[in-house]
Amino acid sequence: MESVLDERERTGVPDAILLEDYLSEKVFIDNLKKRYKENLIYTYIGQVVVSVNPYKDLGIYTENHLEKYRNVNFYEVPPHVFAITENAYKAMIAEVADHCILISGESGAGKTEASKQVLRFLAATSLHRREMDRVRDRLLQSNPLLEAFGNAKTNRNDNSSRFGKYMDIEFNFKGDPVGGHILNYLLEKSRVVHQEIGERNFHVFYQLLAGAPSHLLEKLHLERNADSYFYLKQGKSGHVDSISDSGDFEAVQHALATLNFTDEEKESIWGILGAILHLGNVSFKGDDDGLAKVVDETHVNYCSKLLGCESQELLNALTHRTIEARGDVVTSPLHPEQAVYARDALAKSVYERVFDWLVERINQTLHNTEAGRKTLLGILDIYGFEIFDRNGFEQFCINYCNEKLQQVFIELTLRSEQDEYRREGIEWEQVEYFDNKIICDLVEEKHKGIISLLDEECLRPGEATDATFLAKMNSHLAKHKHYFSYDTSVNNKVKKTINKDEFRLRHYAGDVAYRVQGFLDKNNDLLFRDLKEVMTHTSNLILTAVFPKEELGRKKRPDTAATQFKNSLGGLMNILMNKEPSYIRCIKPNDEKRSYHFNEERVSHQVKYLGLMENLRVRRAGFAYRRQYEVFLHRYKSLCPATWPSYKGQAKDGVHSIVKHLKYSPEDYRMGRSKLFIRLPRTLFKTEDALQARKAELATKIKAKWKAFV
Ligand code: AOV
Ligand code: MG
Repeated sequence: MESVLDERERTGVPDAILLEDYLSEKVFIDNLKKRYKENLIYTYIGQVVVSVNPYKDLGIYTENHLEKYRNVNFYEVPPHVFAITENAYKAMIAEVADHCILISGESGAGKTEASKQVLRFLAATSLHRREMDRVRDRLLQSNPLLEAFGNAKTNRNDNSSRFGKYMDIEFNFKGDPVGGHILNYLLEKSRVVHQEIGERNFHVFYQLLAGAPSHLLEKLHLERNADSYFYLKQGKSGHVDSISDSGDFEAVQHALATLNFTDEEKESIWGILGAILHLGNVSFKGDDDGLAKVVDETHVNYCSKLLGCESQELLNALTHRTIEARGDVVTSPLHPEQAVYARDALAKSVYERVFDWLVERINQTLHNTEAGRKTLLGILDIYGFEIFDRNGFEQFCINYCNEKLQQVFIELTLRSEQDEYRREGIEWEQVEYFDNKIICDLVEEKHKGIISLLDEECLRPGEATDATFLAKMNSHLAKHKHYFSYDTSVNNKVKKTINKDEFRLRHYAGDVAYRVQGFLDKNNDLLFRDLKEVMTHTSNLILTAVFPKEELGRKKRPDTAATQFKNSLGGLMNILMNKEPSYIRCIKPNDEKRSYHFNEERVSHQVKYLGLMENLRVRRAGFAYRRQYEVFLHRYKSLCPATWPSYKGQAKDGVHSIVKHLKYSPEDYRMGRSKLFIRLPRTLFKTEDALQARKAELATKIKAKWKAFV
């Protein structure tokens, strides 16, 4: 029979805090690896869950597992995302305070899968009353719908999130989920019109073609074959082995039904998707004067039919541009490449607005109308840090977002924890860590950061280009330790590795070279007025809602794409900082999407930049529990003759008497200025057990007295 020690040797330890040599990264990674080989993908660092993507179904999310992790103590069950979710849920109810679960890790590490399981666990907390079932189903069904429209195959992940998602689940005072709300962040809309080799457009297009009944496709004038559409075939990988598009179409239909979408809304959605596909097949050639002419009007006709606008009007708007300058209205014809630009801008804008509309529509359905006290549990699942062969504006935004999230982690686990020890006067050896604020500042600082410089260039139409933007960054940021470019490198070796049209940022998670091409256009995010105007008077239900007529009259320039994103991330940071966080840190074990393949070098890189070793050191040297003296005294005063039945002294002295009486060993606790710090949860559990025993004892005594009395 296997001994306990042998088993531990085989399966490692469930909490890295238990590792003897906790300073060694090698020991930490060996432990992860041992566990991974045994299909144990979760390991704790205190209350942070580290998850290593298994790339296979391990059968660890069954109904039985949902049951097993309910109403249990965090430390009494093997590590699991369910355990941390239960822990956050219980704390939320007990403390009547909002919590959030933050899921981070690079692209393909398993964030979205984790977030789905967290949601499943929370949704299943409901008592099985009819009303609760409805809320639960709606919460769950928002996922396949948004994934269809917002996820796509990339070269990093077959189901990569191309938008950021923060979802609040609302609970009533009984702890039942009663509603929800979703915030979405910057959708990578350029994917609608362009995909790199090996990548796809958003799933929903392929789902529609593969899964829709023939009569629907006929109505949309679409063919089943995705390769018939320019917007779908540029990546040359329409079919993905791991995905069943027709099966997923069924799932989307089911989700739409659960979320109560009307027939008219559904018709409107499919019509718009069809119109976008036809739009992509509209091509232009130059006439004798070099001006844009549509090659074949069939697709324009289908497109306008599906959107519910005049074909001729759309045709004109695709090939002309009207500019209002000082009261004069001038319409000029476009050249073919300008017309392509206008066409793509229309497709992107329509898709993005429909996506926003979907989120809003789901929010209406999740809106809770029950009165009474509510608490929130939020789940954050964003696009992970990514590096491709070619990186552009989109990767710049995504990676910036990841920098911001790392800031939250640093702020809440490394900085504030250590600050508290200092404040409380607890002897503490500072754990050093890399603070990525310097990179956030490089990107977002007012007047000086990259986004400000980019916005400045966007205010000089006609003069500024992507190249002048690069030159501007070079002159302002040359000395910055995290900024590199061909022109600012003095080191020839470095110079050789950077192209002339790139700038490179040293991110917390690695170096990424960005090509400046497209930065200005994407940041300006312009849809020509002519097309916007056509969109404001279609007969399509959703378009009417998302292209309001008032927008045409607006004179003020809207914020640029990057500035809007920066502001919305600022808002997200505020939301997160005001909640009690729990963390799931996802690790990608290899780049080949292979199961049972643990690439130590790749893991080591992630362990480093995620700051897991620093996290471990702070936890290990630190104290798992802390209580205000007053709170501790109030709860446990009955355990010590010095504080029971009455006590008039200082709370701190009272607590001191209690811990002495309970024989806490000196290693196990520290007395801070205002709080008692307890190193291991075990100590607190024992104290809690003693309290329960004491309560029982007191109850028996009271009963005995009562009996004697009567
Ligand atoms: P991501 O969300 O972190 O990437 P996903 O959650 O989409 O990554 O995971 C990528 C793929 O890994 C999934 O499609 C599954 O095939 C597999 N996988 C992940 N977690 C698990 C798990 N717990 N069990 C089994 N398979 C898993 V991105 O959205 O690209 O940043 O942007
Ligand atoms: Mg994802």
